[in-house]
Amino acid sequence: MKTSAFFALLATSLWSVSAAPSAADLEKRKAGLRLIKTAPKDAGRWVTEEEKITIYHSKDIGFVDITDIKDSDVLRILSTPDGEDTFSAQAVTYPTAVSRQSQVNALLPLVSTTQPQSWLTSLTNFYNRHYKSTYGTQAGDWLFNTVKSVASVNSAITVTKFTHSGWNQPSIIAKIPGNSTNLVIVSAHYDSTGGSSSAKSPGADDNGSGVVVILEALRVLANNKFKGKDTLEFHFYAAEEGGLLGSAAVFANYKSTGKTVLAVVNQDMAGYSPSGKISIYTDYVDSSLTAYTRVVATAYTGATTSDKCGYGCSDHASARSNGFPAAYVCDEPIKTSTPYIHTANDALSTIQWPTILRHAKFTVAFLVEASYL
Ligand SMILES: *[C@@H]1O[C@H](CO)[C@@H](O)[C@H](O)[C@H]1NC(C)=O
Ligand SMILES: CC(=O)N[C@H]1CO[C@H](CO)[C@@H](O)[C@@H]1O
Ligand SMILES: [Zn+2]
Repeated sequence: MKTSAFFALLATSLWSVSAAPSAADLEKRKAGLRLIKTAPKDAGRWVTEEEKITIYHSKDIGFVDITDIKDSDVLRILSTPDGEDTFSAQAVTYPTAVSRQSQVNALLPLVSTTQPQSWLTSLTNFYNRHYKSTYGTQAGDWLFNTVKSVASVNSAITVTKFTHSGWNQPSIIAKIPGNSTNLVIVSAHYDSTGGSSSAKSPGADDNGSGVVVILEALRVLANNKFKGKDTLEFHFYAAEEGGLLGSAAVFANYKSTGKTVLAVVNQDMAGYSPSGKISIYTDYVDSSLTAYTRVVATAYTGATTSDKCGYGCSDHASARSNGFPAAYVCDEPIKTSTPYIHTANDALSTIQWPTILRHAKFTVAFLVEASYL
Protein backbone atom coordinates (compact mmCIF):
# COMPACT_ATOMS: atom_id res chain seq x y z
CA MET A 1 0.00 0.00 0.00
CA LYS A 2 1.45 3.31 -0.92
CA THR A 3 0.74 6.66 -2.40
CA SER A 4 3.34 8.25 -4.54
CA ALA A 5 3.40 11.75 -3.09
CA PHE A 6 6.95 12.12 -4.17
CA PHE A 7 9.23 14.32 -2.18
CA ALA A 8 7.02 16.81 -0.43
CA LEU A 9 9.62 19.39 0.45
CA LEU A 10 8.20 22.22 2.46
CA ALA A 11 9.75 25.62 2.05
CA THR A 12 11.45 26.77 5.19
CA SER A 13 14.28 29.06 6.09
CA LEU A 14 16.87 26.32 6.23
CA TRP A 15 20.54 26.84 6.47
CA SER A 16 21.93 25.21 3.35
CA VAL A 17 25.12 24.46 1.51
CA SER A 18 25.64 26.18 -1.78
CA ALA A 19 25.55 23.82 -4.75
CA ALA A 20 27.59 26.14 -6.95
CA PRO A 21 31.34 25.64 -6.46
CA SER A 22 33.55 28.72 -6.20
CA ALA A 23 36.85 29.13 -8.08
CA ALA A 24 38.74 28.27 -4.89
CA ASP A 25 36.68 25.10 -4.55
CA LEU A 26 37.49 24.10 -8.11
CA GLU A 27 41.19 24.43 -7.28
CA LYS A 28 40.78 22.11 -4.29
CA ARG A 29 38.92 19.60 -6.43
CA LYS A 30 41.70 19.69 -9.00
CA ALA A 31 44.20 19.03 -6.23
CA GLY A 32 42.24 15.86 -5.42
CA LEU A 33 40.75 17.09 -2.15
CA ARG A 34 37.25 16.04 -1.12
CA LEU A 35 34.54 18.06 0.61
CA ILE A 36 33.06 16.24 3.60
CA LYS A 37 30.32 17.11 6.10
CA THR A 38 30.27 15.67 9.61
CA ALA A 39 27.02 17.24 10.84
CA PRO A 40 23.96 19.00 9.43
CA LYS A 41 25.35 22.44 10.32
CA ASP A 42 28.88 21.64 9.20
CA ALA A 43 29.39 23.64 5.99
CA GLY A 44 31.99 21.08 4.97
CA ARG A 45 35.76 20.92 4.89
CA TRP A 46 38.25 19.85 2.26
CA VAL A 47 40.32 16.79 3.15
CA THR A 48 42.56 14.27 1.46
CA GLU A 49 41.43 10.69 0.96
CA GLU A 50 43.96 9.64 3.60
CA GLU A 51 42.64 12.19 6.12
CA LYS A 52 39.17 10.64 5.85
CA ILE A 53 40.73 7.59 7.45
CA THR A 54 43.33 9.05 9.79
CA ILE A 55 41.19 11.90 11.18
CA TYR A 56 37.61 10.66 10.89
CA HIS A 57 37.37 6.86 10.70
CA SER A 58 40.00 6.49 13.39
CA LYS A 59 37.79 8.47 15.79
CA ASP A 60 34.54 6.93 14.52
CA ILE A 61 33.31 10.27 13.22
CA GLY A 62 30.66 9.75 10.56
CA PHE A 63 30.79 11.91 7.44
CA VAL A 64 29.24 12.32 4.04
CA ASP A 65 31.43 13.16 1.03
CA ILE A 66 29.38 15.86 -0.73
CA THR A 67 31.99 16.83 -3.34
CA ASP A 68 29.91 15.54 -6.24
CA ILE A 69 26.40 16.12 -4.91
CA LYS A 70 24.75 18.76 -7.09
CA ASP A 71 21.09 18.24 -6.13
CA SER A 72 20.03 21.11 -3.86
CA ASP A 73 17.18 19.06 -2.32
CA VAL A 74 19.70 16.43 -1.27
CA LEU A 75 22.08 19.03 0.13
CA ARG A 76 19.21 20.64 2.03
CA ILE A 77 18.26 17.35 3.68
CA LEU A 78 21.90 16.67 4.54
CA SER A 79 21.94 20.06 6.26
CA THR A 80 18.79 19.50 8.33
CA PRO A 81 19.24 18.26 11.91
CA ASP A 82 17.68 14.89 12.70
CA GLY A 83 14.12 15.25 13.98
CA GLU A 84 13.71 18.67 12.37
CA ASP A 85 12.76 17.11 9.07
CA THR A 86 10.87 19.45 6.85
CA PHE A 87 10.51 16.87 4.13
CA SER A 88 8.75 13.57 3.86
CA ALA A 89 10.03 10.57 2.02
CA GLN A 90 7.88 8.87 -0.62
CA ALA A 91 4.77 8.34 1.49
CA VAL A 92 4.09 4.69 2.21
CA THR A 93 1.58 3.26 4.69
CA TYR A 94 3.17 0.29 6.42
CA PRO A 95 1.23 -2.53 8.11
CA THR A 96 1.27 -2.70 11.92
CA ALA A 97 1.48 -6.51 11.95
CA VAL A 98 3.02 -9.27 9.85
CA SER A 99 0.71 -11.15 7.51
CA ARG A 100 2.74 -13.68 5.51
CA GLN A 101 3.70 -16.08 8.29
CA SER A 102 3.11 -19.31 6.40
CA GLN A 103 5.18 -18.19 3.42
CA VAL A 104 7.98 -16.84 5.64
CA ASN A 105 7.97 -19.83 8.01
CA ALA A 106 8.38 -22.20 5.06
CA LEU A 107 11.52 -20.34 3.98
CA LEU A 108 13.26 -19.67 7.32
CA PRO A 109 14.51 -23.25 7.85
CA LEU A 110 16.34 -22.96 4.51
CA VAL A 111 18.46 -20.06 5.79
CA SER A 112 21.88 -21.27 6.87
CA THR A 113 25.38 -20.06 7.64
CA THR A 114 27.14 -22.58 5.39
CA GLN A 115 27.41 -20.29 2.40
CA PRO A 116 27.89 -17.10 4.48
CA GLN A 117 30.94 -18.73 6.14
CA SER A 118 32.49 -19.49 2.81
CA TRP A 119 31.63 -16.05 1.32
CA LEU A 120 32.92 -14.15 4.34
CA THR A 121 36.14 -16.17 4.22
CA SER A 122 36.65 -15.09 0.61
CA LEU A 123 35.74 -11.45 1.35
CA THR A 124 38.08 -11.18 4.31
CA ASN A 125 40.89 -12.82 2.35
CA PHE A 126 41.24 -9.72 0.20
CA TYR A 127 44.06 -7.76 1.82
CA ASN A 128 41.61 -4.89 2.00
CA ARG A 129 38.50 -3.80 0.08
CA HIS A 130 39.30 -0.11 -0.07
CA TYR A 131 37.30 1.41 -2.92
CA LYS A 132 40.37 2.98 -4.52
CA SER A 133 42.73 0.03 -4.16
CA THR A 134 43.18 -2.75 -6.72
CA TYR A 135 42.19 -5.21 -3.97
CA GLY A 136 38.91 -3.33 -3.68
CA THR A 137 38.30 -3.71 -7.41
CA GLN A 138 39.17 -7.40 -7.29
CA ALA A 139 36.73 -7.82 -4.41
CA GLY A 140 34.10 -6.18 -6.65
CA ASP A 141 34.77 -8.69 -9.45
CA TRP A 142 34.59 -11.57 -7.01
CA LEU A 143 31.33 -10.30 -5.50
CA PHE A 144 29.74 -9.69 -8.92
CA ASN A 145 30.52 -13.24 -10.03
CA THR A 146 29.33 -14.67 -6.72
CA VAL A 147 26.03 -12.78 -6.81
CA LYS A 148 25.52 -13.88 -10.43
CA SER A 149 26.15 -17.47 -9.56
CA VAL A 150 23.75 -17.36 -6.57
CA ALA A 151 21.07 -15.78 -8.78
CA SER A 152 21.61 -18.10 -11.75
CA VAL A 153 19.07 -20.68 -10.50
CA ASN A 154 16.30 -18.26 -11.50
CA SER A 155 16.62 -16.69 -14.94
CA ALA A 156 14.15 -13.94 -13.97
CA ILE A 157 16.78 -12.42 -11.67
CA THR A 158 19.13 -9.80 -13.11
CA VAL A 159 22.51 -8.84 -11.66
CA THR A 160 24.16 -5.62 -12.80
CA LYS A 161 27.25 -3.60 -12.06
CA PHE A 162 26.54 0.04 -11.28
CA THR A 163 29.78 1.69 -12.30
CA HIS A 164 31.00 4.89 -10.68
CA SER A 165 32.96 7.82 -11.99
CA GLY A 166 36.05 8.60 -9.94
CA TRP A 167 36.94 5.09 -8.80
CA ASN A 168 36.92 1.54 -10.17
CA GLN A 169 35.03 -0.42 -7.51
CA PRO A 170 31.44 -0.90 -8.77
CA SER A 171 28.25 -1.15 -6.74
CA ILE A 172 26.34 -4.35 -7.54
CA ILE A 173 22.56 -4.73 -7.80
CA ALA A 174 20.51 -7.95 -7.99
CA LYS A 175 16.84 -7.69 -8.84
CA ILE A 176 13.95 -10.16 -8.36
CA PRO A 177 11.15 -8.72 -10.49
CA GLY A 178 7.69 -8.65 -8.94
CA ASN A 179 4.29 -7.92 -10.44
CA SER A 180 4.90 -4.23 -9.88
CA THR A 181 8.04 -2.20 -10.56
CA ASN A 182 7.80 -0.58 -7.11
CA LEU A 183 10.98 -1.38 -5.23
CA VAL A 184 11.79 -2.90 -1.84
CA ILE A 185 15.54 -2.71 -1.26
CA VAL A 186 17.92 -4.35 1.20
CA SER A 187 21.49 -3.12 1.21
CA ALA A 188 24.99 -3.42 2.62
CA HIS A 189 28.36 -2.04 1.64
CA TYR A 190 31.23 -4.32 0.74
CA ASP A 191 34.21 -2.00 0.88
CA SER A 192 36.29 -1.89 4.06
CA THR A 193 38.76 0.39 5.72
CA GLY A 194 41.74 -0.02 8.03
CA GLY A 195 44.32 2.41 9.35
CA SER A 196 45.05 3.82 5.87
CA SER A 197 44.02 3.20 2.27
CA SER A 198 46.82 0.67 1.90
CA ALA A 199 46.47 -0.99 5.31
CA LYS A 200 45.25 -4.50 5.87
CA SER A 201 41.54 -4.44 6.69
CA PRO A 202 39.65 -7.70 6.51
CA GLY A 203 36.39 -5.89 7.39
CA ALA A 204 34.62 -9.00 8.64
CA ASP A 205 31.93 -7.40 10.75
CA ASP A 206 32.30 -3.96 9.12
CA ASN A 207 30.83 -4.61 6.89
CA GLY A 208 31.33 -7.91 5.18
CA SER A 209 28.75 -9.35 7.55
CA GLY A 210 25.93 -7.27 6.04
CA VAL A 211 26.96 -8.45 2.58
CA VAL A 212 26.76 -12.17 3.34
CA VAL A 213 23.46 -11.68 5.18
CA ILE A 214 21.71 -10.18 2.17
CA LEU A 215 23.45 -12.62 -0.19
CA GLU A 216 22.08 -15.53 1.87
CA ALA A 217 18.59 -14.01 1.66
CA LEU A 218 19.02 -13.76 -2.13
CA ARG A 219 20.15 -17.41 -2.27
CA VAL A 220 17.06 -18.64 -0.40
CA LEU A 221 14.60 -16.53 -2.41
CA ALA A 222 16.29 -17.39 -5.72
CA ASN A 223 16.30 -21.13 -5.02
CA ASN A 224 12.60 -20.98 -4.24
CA LYS A 225 11.77 -18.91 -7.34
CA PHE A 226 10.21 -16.34 -5.08
CA LYS A 227 8.17 -13.67 -6.82
CA GLY A 228 6.27 -11.04 -4.85
CA LYS A 229 3.98 -8.19 -5.74
CA ASP A 230 6.78 -5.63 -5.45
CA THR A 231 10.20 -5.91 -7.05
CA LEU A 232 13.02 -6.81 -4.66
CA GLU A 233 16.51 -5.41 -5.01
CA PHE A 234 19.73 -6.37 -3.24
CA HIS A 235 22.29 -3.56 -3.22
CA PHE A 236 25.97 -4.12 -2.52
CA TYR A 237 27.57 -0.68 -2.31
CA ALA A 238 31.07 0.40 -3.16
CA ALA A 239 32.84 3.18 -1.29
CA GLU A 240 30.73 3.55 1.84
CA GLU A 241 33.87 4.19 3.83
CA GLY A 242 34.75 7.03 1.43
CA GLY A 243 31.72 8.93 2.74
CA LEU A 244 28.68 6.99 1.43
CA LEU A 245 29.80 7.56 -2.16
CA GLY A 246 28.46 4.42 -3.86
CA SER A 247 24.98 4.63 -2.35
CA ALA A 248 24.80 8.39 -3.05
CA ALA A 249 25.35 7.73 -6.76
CA VAL A 250 22.82 4.88 -6.86
CA PHE A 251 20.05 6.82 -5.11
CA ALA A 252 20.73 10.02 -7.09
CA ASN A 253 20.17 7.88 -10.19
CA TYR A 254 16.95 6.40 -8.73
CA LYS A 255 15.68 9.86 -7.86
CA SER A 256 16.45 11.36 -11.27
CA THR A 257 14.87 8.40 -13.08
CA GLY A 258 11.71 8.67 -10.92
CA LYS A 259 11.79 5.22 -9.36
CA THR A 260 9.23 4.41 -6.69
CA VAL A 261 10.93 2.96 -3.63
CA LEU A 262 8.72 1.61 -0.83
CA ALA A 263 11.52 0.71 1.58
CA VAL A 264 15.29 0.65 1.93
CA VAL A 265 16.64 -1.42 4.81
CA ASN A 266 20.38 -1.08 5.21
CA GLN A 267 22.49 -3.48 7.27
CA ASP A 268 26.08 -2.58 7.93
CA MET A 269 27.28 -4.78 10.77
CA ALA A 270 25.47 -8.06 11.30
CA GLY A 271 27.94 -10.45 12.89
CA TYR A 272 28.69 -9.58 16.51
CA SER A 273 25.95 -9.35 19.13
CA PRO A 274 26.55 -10.11 22.80
CA SER A 275 22.91 -9.18 23.50
CA GLY A 276 21.61 -11.68 20.96
CA LYS A 277 19.05 -9.21 19.66
CA ILE A 278 18.71 -7.28 16.41
CA SER A 279 19.24 -3.57 16.96
CA ILE A 280 17.16 -1.07 15.00
CA TYR A 281 18.60 2.41 14.91
CA THR A 282 16.38 5.43 15.13
CA ASP A 283 18.24 8.52 13.93
CA TYR A 284 18.38 9.85 10.38
CA VAL A 285 15.82 7.27 9.27
CA ASP A 286 12.17 7.17 8.25
CA SER A 287 10.25 6.62 11.49
CA SER A 288 7.30 4.79 9.88
CA LEU A 289 9.53 2.34 8.02
CA THR A 290 11.61 1.91 11.18
CA ALA A 291 8.49 1.00 13.17
CA TYR A 292 7.49 -1.53 10.48
CA THR A 293 11.00 -2.98 10.40
CA ARG A 294 10.78 -3.50 14.15
CA VAL A 295 7.39 -5.23 13.76
CA VAL A 296 8.89 -7.71 11.28
CA ALA A 297 12.12 -8.25 13.25
CA THR A 298 10.21 -8.85 16.49
CA ALA A 299 7.75 -11.26 14.87
CA TYR A 300 10.46 -13.45 13.37
CA THR A 301 13.53 -13.01 15.61
CA GLY A 302 12.19 -11.89 19.00
CA ALA A 303 12.86 -8.76 21.04
CA THR A 304 14.96 -5.98 19.50
CA THR A 305 17.16 -3.19 20.88
CA SER A 306 17.61 0.42 19.70
CA ASP A 307 20.36 2.95 19.36
CA LYS A 308 21.45 5.99 17.36
CA CYS A 309 24.59 6.16 15.28
CA GLY A 310 24.77 9.80 14.28
CA TYR A 311 25.39 11.70 11.08
CA GLY A 312 26.63 9.90 7.97
CA CYS A 313 26.51 6.59 9.83
CA SER A 314 25.92 4.35 6.84
CA ASP A 315 24.33 4.07 3.41
CA HIS A 316 20.72 4.49 4.56
CA ALA A 317 21.60 8.20 4.81
CA SER A 318 21.97 8.32 1.01
CA ALA A 319 18.54 6.79 0.45
CA ARG A 320 17.02 9.22 2.92
CA SER A 321 18.69 12.31 1.51
CA ASN A 322 17.36 11.41 -1.93
CA GLY A 323 13.81 11.27 -0.57
CA PHE A 324 13.38 7.52 -0.09
CA PRO A 325 12.14 5.84 3.13
CA ALA A 326 15.14 4.25 4.82
CA ALA A 327 15.81 2.21 7.96
CA TYR A 328 18.99 0.94 9.55
CA VAL A 329 19.37 -2.48 11.12
CA CYS A 330 22.52 -3.30 13.08
CA ASP A 331 23.76 -6.21 15.15
CA GLU A 332 24.11 -4.44 18.49
CA PRO A 333 23.85 -1.07 20.25
CA ILE A 334 27.10 0.87 19.78
CA LYS A 335 28.34 0.53 23.36
CA THR A 336 28.47 -3.26 23.19
CA SER A 337 29.28 -3.55 19.48
CA THR A 338 32.43 -5.09 18.05
CA PRO A 339 35.60 -3.52 19.45
CA TYR A 340 37.47 -4.47 16.27
CA ILE A 341 35.78 -2.10 13.80
CA HIS A 342 37.99 -0.46 11.15
CA THR A 343 41.13 -2.32 12.23
CA ALA A 344 43.11 -5.32 11.08
CA ASN A 345 41.47 -7.24 13.94
CA ASP A 346 38.01 -7.06 12.40
CA ALA A 347 38.63 -10.67 11.47
CA LEU A 348 36.58 -13.70 10.58
CA SER A 349 37.37 -15.30 13.94
CA THR A 350 35.42 -12.59 15.79
CA ILE A 351 32.22 -13.28 13.87
CA GLN A 352 29.34 -14.87 15.78
CA TRP A 353 27.50 -17.12 13.35
CA PRO A 354 24.19 -17.19 15.26
CA THR A 355 24.11 -13.41 14.73
CA ILE A 356 24.61 -13.81 10.98
CA LEU A 357 21.84 -16.42 10.95
CA ARG A 358 19.45 -14.12 12.85
CA HIS A 359 20.04 -11.25 10.42
CA ALA A 360 19.72 -13.48 7.34
CA LYS A 361 16.39 -14.80 8.64
CA PHE A 362 15.23 -11.28 9.39
CA THR A 363 16.17 -10.27 5.83
CA VAL A 364 14.22 -13.12 4.23
CA ALA A 365 11.22 -12.35 6.45
CA PHE A 366 11.39 -8.64 5.71
CA LEU A 367 11.63 -9.14 1.95
CA VAL A 368 8.69 -11.56 1.82
CA GLU A 369 6.48 -9.41 4.06
CA ALA A 370 7.44 -6.13 2.36
CA SER A 371 7.03 -7.55 -1.12
CA TYR A 372 3.29 -7.18 -0.52
CA LEU A 373 3.41 -3.49 0.47
C1 LIG B 1 1.20 -11.63 -9.73
O1 LIG B 1 0.35 -11.70 -10.85
C2 LIG B 1 -0.09 -13.02 -11.17
C3 LIG B 1 -0.87 -12.96 -12.49
O2 LIG B 1 -1.85 -11.97 -12.43
C4 LIG B 1 -0.95 -13.54 -10.03
O3 LIG B 1 -1.35 -14.85 -10.27
C5 LIG B 1 -0.08 -13.52 -8.76
O4 LIG B 1 -0.88 -13.91 -7.63
C6 LIG B 1 0.48 -12.14 -8.50
N1 LIG B 1 1.40 -12.23 -7.38
C7 LIG B 1 1.39 -11.40 -6.35
C8 LIG B 1 2.36 -11.70 -5.29
O5 LIG B 1 0.65 -10.44 -6.25
C1 LIG C 1 31.37 4.52 7.98
C2 LIG C 1 31.83 3.14 8.28
O1 LIG C 1 32.95 3.00 8.55
N1 LIG C 1 30.99 2.12 8.19
C3 LIG C 1 30.04 1.71 9.17
C4 LIG C 1 30.06 0.23 9.40
O2 LIG C 1 29.14 -0.07 10.39
C5 LIG C 1 29.22 0.64 11.59
C6 LIG C 1 28.15 0.19 12.51
O3 LIG C 1 26.97 0.13 11.90
C7 LIG C 1 29.15 2.09 11.37
O4 LIG C 1 29.28 2.76 12.60
C8 LIG C 1 30.21 2.45 10.45
O5 LIG C 1 30.15 3.83 10.26
ZN1 LIG D 1 32.65 0.81 8.10
